[in-house]
Amino acid sequence: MEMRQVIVKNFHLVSYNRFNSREDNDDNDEDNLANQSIRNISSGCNTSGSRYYRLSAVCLTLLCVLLISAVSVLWVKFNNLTTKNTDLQTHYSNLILEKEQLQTSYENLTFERNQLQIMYSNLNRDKDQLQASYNNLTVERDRLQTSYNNLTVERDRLQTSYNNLTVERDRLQTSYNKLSVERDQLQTSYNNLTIERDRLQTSYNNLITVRDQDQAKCKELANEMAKLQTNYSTMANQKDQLQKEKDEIQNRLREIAAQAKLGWVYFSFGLYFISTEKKSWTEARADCRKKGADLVIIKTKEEEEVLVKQLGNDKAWIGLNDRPVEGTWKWVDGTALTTAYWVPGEPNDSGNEDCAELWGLLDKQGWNDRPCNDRVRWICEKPFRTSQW
Ligand code: 2F8
Ligand code: CA
Repeated sequence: MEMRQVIVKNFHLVSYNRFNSREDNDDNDEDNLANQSIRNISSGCNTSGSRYYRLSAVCLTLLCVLLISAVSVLWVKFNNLTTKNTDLQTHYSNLILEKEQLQTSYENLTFERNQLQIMYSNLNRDKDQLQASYNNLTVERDRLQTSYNNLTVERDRLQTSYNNLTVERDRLQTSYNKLSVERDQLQTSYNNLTIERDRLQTSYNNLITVRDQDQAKCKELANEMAKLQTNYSTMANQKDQLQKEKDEIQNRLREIAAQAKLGWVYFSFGLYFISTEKKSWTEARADCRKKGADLVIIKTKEEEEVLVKQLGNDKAWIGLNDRPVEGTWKWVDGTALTTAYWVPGEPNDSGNEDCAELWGLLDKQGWNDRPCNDRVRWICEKPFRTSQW
């Protein structure tokens, strides 16, 4: 009994130590096997020595069996544990993975929480704003309600006006249709008028061109007319002047005719009196003065030639002398001699010759100085009483 108790005790110890947890089903099988072994051992221990030996062998065998069983069981347990360990490892890895996922989720959730916190703050702020807006909208709504009521009244009024306008519109529509017909007619007229207008525009442009040309011609004619007007004024003045000259010429002719009766001859330069008598230079001049004239003063070649021709083959005193200063010849009007027509070799003052005479000789024409007391014919010159002389 002690052995059995020891074996049972050992067996229970092993069982307790090895399989205490989660192996209740396996424990029942092992208990039956142990009881069977004990009974076998108990039946063989009736003789000492051999019995003890057999008992030992049996015990040893049992122990071996037990050990083999235990090893088998352990092996199985080991495999189970290995499998369990592998499972646990896998489970651990999964847990690690889940932990990491949870960590990530936690971080995400933390982030989301922060976001939500911000959104919450924003929503609170929006809520306050919305509340303020709501209050404002309430006020606005009341105002709009009032406006709506007013607008309703206005709408009713407008509805009445609309109805009236609808009637008026229908009437206008009828008028519009009539006007459309008239408009179409007017459009046709307008098109025709447009064509006519274009034609007139062309004519107008042509007329403008003609007008511009006429204006240019008119301007030229105006200038020409102004010139003609100026010429006319000039010619009118000339006419007046010519009339005056004509009157003067007529007066001259009358004067010439009157003087001709007294022996005076008209040439281009005035009235000349060529005496037939012969006197000294002083007497001759006195005669001229008595006639309202003076001895002739000859200033041009033409006058010289005319007097030479008129005098003919003779000699006559002219109004030139150098009696105050010998060699300084002066005309009777006090002017100095500038242009002279002396006969070549004259004046020679041959025998104190201080008075000049005109020779109209056939072989000698010109002036000669000779003694003033010599008596020769003389030539008087008288200016006309008119302004030209
Ligand atoms: O009668 C005076 C007159 O006589 C001469 O002319 C005809 C003299 N001529 C010559 O001597 C060349 C004049 O000088 C003179 O005055
Ligand atoms: Ca002389």
